[in-house]
Amino acid sequence: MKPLDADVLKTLSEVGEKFRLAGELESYELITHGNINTTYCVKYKNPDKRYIFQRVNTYVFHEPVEIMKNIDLVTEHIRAKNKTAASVLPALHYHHTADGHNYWFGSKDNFWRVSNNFEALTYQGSSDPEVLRQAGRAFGEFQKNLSDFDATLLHDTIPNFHNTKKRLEGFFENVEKDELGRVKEVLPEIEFVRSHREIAERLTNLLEAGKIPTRVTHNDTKINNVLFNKETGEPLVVIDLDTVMPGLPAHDFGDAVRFAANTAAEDEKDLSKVSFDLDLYRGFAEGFISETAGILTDEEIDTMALGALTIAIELGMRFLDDYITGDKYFKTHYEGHNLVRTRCQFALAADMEKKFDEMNKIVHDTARTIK
Ligand code: GN1
Ligand code: MG
Repeated sequence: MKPLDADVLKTLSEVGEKFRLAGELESYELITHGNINTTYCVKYKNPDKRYIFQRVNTYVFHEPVEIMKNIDLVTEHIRAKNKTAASVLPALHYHHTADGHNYWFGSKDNFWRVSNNFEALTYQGSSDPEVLRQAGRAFGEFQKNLSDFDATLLHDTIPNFHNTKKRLEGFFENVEKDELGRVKEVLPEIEFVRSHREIAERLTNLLEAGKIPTRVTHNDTKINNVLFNKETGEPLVVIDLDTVMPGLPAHDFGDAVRFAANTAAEDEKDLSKVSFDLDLYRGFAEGFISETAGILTDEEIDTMALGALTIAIELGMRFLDDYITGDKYFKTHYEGHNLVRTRCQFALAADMEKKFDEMNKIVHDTARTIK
């Protein structure tokens, strides 16, 4: 195990005091999966208890206080529903400071929050369709739980988050500016975006034409944002609610499968390992649709596979945009990391294109069986 850093310990102790946590801080563990925020699992003794401490990235989230308000509303809504269910499911809960806030804003760039820790199973990926089915249920249920939530209460914390058309416009402006002179290194990747622009814009066009509705969505549906019960393997709770905003269920569905039905990691360098696994995809689709069939319209069901392709292209383009503009948005662990991520997403998108008819058929067959 890595030795504990004295500065980190000092910071975490200060944060713990602000949230009036009982006992003494014993140790911490850095959780390295997120690309934006900095997360620690912190262990206290006398009494023994673990907490999740998170420093929110204020470069990405300009309005962290608004995010915490959104999270409060959403978790309360879900908690009230779970209370009425037969079994009381555990809920995500944020601690409060002496002045009653569910965050502590120490100084600029020092925005902290502390939540309960779940003894749970998490996955960074799985080759078992049953695990994907359970993840699909979790995100589908999340969608269902929020289907009667008043979206106007939510603050749009990252406007146009999955507005692929807007993102493409911004991307091509940055290519034009080429402030760091990196464009010449990535001409094939830029060409990939250009040749996929039409298909990537399709979903936004359908929304703008009023063919599909916006709903309250999670917007960051990676499988590592679901905690599973260690004994039963059933989903416990959906976490990472920073981007809960009005959006499209096809984005939630799509983002989940582009991550979890990829046979490789999101930043795999060896592109021969990258492919889209239809059995995993089917697992997720069955879970997600079983929960949402009563809510989603036929038009929305029609857009699920398109959501996967759209998000793979969009995210690859976002990584590429970050590379061109100096790697300021996503955390990178080595030089060129964003470019590796880009290539992986585009390889995945290319494979999805080959399997697109099959992807659509799986969703339709699933919906028909369930509806
Ligand atoms: C970021 O850090 P994380 O894993 O919660 C990003 C998502 C991307 C994801 C890719 C606010 O999420 O949109 O899909 O990385 N979150 C934000 O791994 O931009
Ligand atoms: Mg996130």
